[in-house]
Amino acid sequence: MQVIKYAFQQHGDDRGMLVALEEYKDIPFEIKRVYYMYDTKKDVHRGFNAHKSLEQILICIHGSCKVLLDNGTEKKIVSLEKPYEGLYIANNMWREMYDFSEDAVLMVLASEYYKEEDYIRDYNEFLRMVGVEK
Ligand code: T46
Repeated sequence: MQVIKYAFQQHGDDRGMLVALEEYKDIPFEIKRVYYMYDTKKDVHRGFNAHKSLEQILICIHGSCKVLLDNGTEKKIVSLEKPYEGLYIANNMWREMYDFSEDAVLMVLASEYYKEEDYIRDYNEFLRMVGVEK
């Protein structure tokens, strides 16, 4: 499984750092939605879903967390701990986020508006969708 992690361009000077993200330039899709999670409680795991068509980029803009990616046959764990790194998650990919630091702010750029119909929240349904019998 190929993990796509972007290292965004950092604009730094003696005042500090800045990252700018433009759709189709830094982000490979039109950004229709931005959401972020914070104050995630200790030992909490979030996600446990895949998407039929949604593409997303996860950026831990403060603190750190881990993301488990699962394409049905292979799993990979990715650490997000830098505000200039973005993890691309394509459709048809199961994801779980965990190990959030107390100060973690995980921001997500999404290619579609929020649509519950796009979610696959049942792991066996996900396996069937990606062609792995269960
Ligand atoms: C994903 C991972 C990375 C909304 O009303 N609008 C939204 O855009 C989102 C994302 C959520 N919500 C509501 C729905 C739930 O009542 O916020 C609540 C928490 O959402 P959820 O339990 O789906 O959050 P996570 O952290 O488990 O998963 C989220 C995304 O939903 C999911 O698409 O890929 O982050």
